[in-house]
Amino acid sequence: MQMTFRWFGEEDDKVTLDQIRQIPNVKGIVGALYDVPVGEVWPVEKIARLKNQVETAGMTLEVIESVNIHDDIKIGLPSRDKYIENYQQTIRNLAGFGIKVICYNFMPIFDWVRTELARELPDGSTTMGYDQFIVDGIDPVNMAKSVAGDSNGYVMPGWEPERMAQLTDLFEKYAGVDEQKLSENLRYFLERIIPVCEENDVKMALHPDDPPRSIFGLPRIVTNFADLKNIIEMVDSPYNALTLCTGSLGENPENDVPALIRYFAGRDRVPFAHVRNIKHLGNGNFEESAHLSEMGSLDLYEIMQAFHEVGFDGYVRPDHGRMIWGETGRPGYGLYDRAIGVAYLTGLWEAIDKGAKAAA
Ligand code: CS2
Ligand code: MN
Repeated sequence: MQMTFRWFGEEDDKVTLDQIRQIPNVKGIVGALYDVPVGEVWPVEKIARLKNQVETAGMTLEVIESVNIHDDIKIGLPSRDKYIENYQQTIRNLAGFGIKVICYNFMPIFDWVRTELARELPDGSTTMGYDQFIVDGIDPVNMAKSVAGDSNGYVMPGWEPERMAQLTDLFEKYAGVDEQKLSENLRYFLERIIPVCEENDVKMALHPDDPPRSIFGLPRIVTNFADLKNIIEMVDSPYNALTLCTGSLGENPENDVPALIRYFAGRDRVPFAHVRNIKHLGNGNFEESAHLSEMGSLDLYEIMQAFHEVGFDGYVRPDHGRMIWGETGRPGYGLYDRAIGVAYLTGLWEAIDKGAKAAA
């Protein structure tokens, strides 16, 4: 397991590389370019600059999260071929700088969705929450506005204002796209991307839908065991892989996260994992708790145990943290609670690993 930490770049993150470097066990940064419009080729000069910043700070850059997929690809418009060509070139450009994994998602229009970005917990910290009732009753255009007004001035990934401005138009374009169509469009994309990945030794790691169910009437196809199995079998290559996000998958109480890890990481299809806890609140509602098992509904010990059992040697990062100790910043991506998450996951791993060796 190689511990990493997500960083949004100098212009876009309050947390600095020097701070991240001081978290024990963090070796690598999970980064991205945030100023390249979705669908365009990532320029080598910009990749070089990011790589250089990270290495100067004493860490590695081998995982990108995310190279987002243009909606025309997900909708299956004729213009998709041009965007797929651009994506292929981005893969080549990233490979030139030693990138090994590209995380992406295939959710129509929206990236992850929460209804509250700063819900106060009994201990005075704040966290993100999701209320199905609110999502069922809200018009997505208003939702976009409330996310923009609530994120401390940061642009949430996937919620870029230029895209949100075209929301009505986008919804119309998705009108004929059901789950089957979306799945065919994913296959079309992967069939053209994976050969380039194989040539360049870069793994595509699809992130599950968050929450793992349809919202606003839009189709979602990365939600459970059957979906994930279908996806890895669509193009049967180790380069067609998954980002196993325990929180996103765990938001559905029916998903047995350790079993998913054993199955998919056990088949070498999980180069990258997001490990966090969430707390089920009934009726599809949840909030993001601290990483510690007893704070939420997922057993992080069992999760790390499952990774250990299959000999997992991929990249891991803690996921969304709460805001604690008065920290302000990008919701989910403060320094302190994620650093505590790293320490906790590292401690679990050390104990599991030493226990396994002693028993052998
Ligand atoms: C991330 C997602 O912040 C988060 O919740 O896990 O934004 C993730 O980066 C994308 O869905 C992957 O493309
Ligand atoms: Mn995640």
